[in-house]
Amino acid sequence: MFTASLHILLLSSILTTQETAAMVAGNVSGSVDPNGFCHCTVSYPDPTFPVDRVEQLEMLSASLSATVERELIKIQEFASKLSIHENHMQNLTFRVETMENDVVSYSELDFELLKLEIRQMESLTNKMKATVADSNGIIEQLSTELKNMTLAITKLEKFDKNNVLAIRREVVALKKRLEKCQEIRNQTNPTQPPIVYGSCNHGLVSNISEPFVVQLNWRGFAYKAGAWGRDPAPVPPKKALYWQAPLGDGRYMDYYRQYGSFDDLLLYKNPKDYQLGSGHLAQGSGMVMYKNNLYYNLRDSRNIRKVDIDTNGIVLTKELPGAAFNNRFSYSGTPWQDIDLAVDESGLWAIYATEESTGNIVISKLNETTLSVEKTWVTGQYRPAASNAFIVCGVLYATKTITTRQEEIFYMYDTKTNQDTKISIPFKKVMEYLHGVNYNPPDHKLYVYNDGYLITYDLSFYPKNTNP
Ligand SMILES: *[C@@H]1O[C@H](CO)[C@@H](O)[C@H](O)[C@H]1NC(C)=O
Ligand SMILES: *[C@@H]1O[C@H](CO)[C@@H](O)[C@H](O)[C@H]1NC(C)=O
Ligand SMILES: *[C@@H]1O[C@H](CO)[C@@H](O)[C@H](O)[C@H]1NC(C)=O
Ligand SMILES: *[C@@H]1O[C@H](CO)[C@@H](O)[C@H](O)[C@H]1NC(C)=O
Ligand SMILES: *[C@@H]1O[C@H](CO)[C@@H](O)[C@H](O)[C@H]1NC(C)=O
Ligand SMILES: CC(=O)N[C@H]1CO[C@H](CO)[C@@H](O)[C@@H]1O
Repeated sequence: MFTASLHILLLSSILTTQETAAMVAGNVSGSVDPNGFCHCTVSYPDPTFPVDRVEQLEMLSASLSATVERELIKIQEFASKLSIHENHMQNLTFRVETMENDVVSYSELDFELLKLEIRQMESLTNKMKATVADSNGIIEQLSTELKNMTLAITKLEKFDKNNVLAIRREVVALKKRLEKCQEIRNQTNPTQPPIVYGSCNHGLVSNISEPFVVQLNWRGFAYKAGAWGRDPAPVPPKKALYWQAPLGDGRYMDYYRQYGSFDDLLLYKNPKDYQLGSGHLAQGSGMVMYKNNLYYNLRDSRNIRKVDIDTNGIVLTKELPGAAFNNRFSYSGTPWQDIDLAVDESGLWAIYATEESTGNIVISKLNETTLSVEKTWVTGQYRPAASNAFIVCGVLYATKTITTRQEEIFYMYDTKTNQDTKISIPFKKVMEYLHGVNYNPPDHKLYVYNDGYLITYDLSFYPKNTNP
């Protein structure tokens, strides 16, 4: 290709100026054929231009791009294997956790099956090792971790239940590594821009993961209603803030608990417990923690209460105008949650209903400083027909129950366009009722209180401007 264009270049310069051509080309002889076409033979005497080497380079570059293509295909294979891997990990994690939470079936657990699955993952890892250049050593590490996990499970068979915690730590570490692998995969796949956490630089919710069971709430099985979550904007020096708010009798919350890290939560380490006084109890599972404050519906009222979680002191109490309360329009299966507070990328919201809305969901954006309503939207969805709701980037998503183990995001309302849409994103749950459902923008997770169990889901989004 290069030589051809070189010829054309020379020819054109010859045809435009004879003299220049003579200087450049050195010697030109031409003839005219019977049809009147000119034919020139050009001999190019300058031996310093490395035409041969250019040709070689060109060939080398062609073979290089073939290699790059082959590598890309490998990366794609790597990606699909990784997702299989990740599913296995989630399954495994889920089962190890169930094992820990469920004291009864613990002794009957089929360790052999767990070991078999770990072996399968090991063989998958080995295959990955053979096909993918492991420049980061991640696969090697995964493989070591898997071996360690096998050892830990073998030990677990012999010793007491506390060892389950050791496995759990392994599982969490493994999961982090898989996420890292995925990150690398995201970087090597430029066709799909990565979705930036904590931003709204993406489309609508596209899917929801399998549930990840974290643990039973700290007060036990009896506390079936409640909420938990993670402060999306912990105030420094706090690096992280996880909270739990079980409801005493399915209605009121008197104690809440904080942990400074996810590891502490997993290991029940360094908890901080606070008690609300009897005149200050929270009602329903609609509470949230945001920027070091707890927001909740004050018992027997349409008031929203803001509490500083370092001092447990009241910051502010404010009526939510018109809001129905005391189980008038709570969600189905989740009583007393008439006023559901939510946090998205832009701050604090309330999801409730009024007599005026005839029980349909009303959404209000709240000023977190004054708790006053900045703007209100009335949707077309009857609130007691939904099982729960959350807000992402100004879009309300409502869930409903399909079966005791299946739930569905079935409705959305976009406050930017005032449009509502029926959708269908089914997902699994471990127990029957979802009580608190809190979205956390920085990690794109839902923190769900599922009949006393603390579980999380990962939300996935359509890329920007590619909604269905
Ligand atoms: C885990 O995998 C096993 C079989 O591989 C399957 O029977 C089980 O339902 C899975 N569990 C979950 C929670 O996906
Ligand atoms: C695996 O276990 C060994 C000994 O128990 C430990 O020295 C090693 O650091 C562990 N490897 C990883 C990657 O955790
Ligand atoms: C990688 O990108 C996908 C979407 O393409 C996203 O769901 C996933 O969370 C990303 N993973 C990481 C670790 O960034
Ligand atoms: C949605 O997520 C579920 C659970 O992880 C998965 O089984 C399903 O394949 C996903 N659906 C799509 C369209 O990605
Ligand atoms: C919230 O209210 C405070 C006090 O009136 C005001 O300074 C602040 O700008 C308000 N925030 C928003 C987002 O309007
Ligand atoms: C100007 C010049 O060098 N002319 C030469 C071109 O080549 C022919 C034959 O190859 C010579 O006869 C000319 O002297």
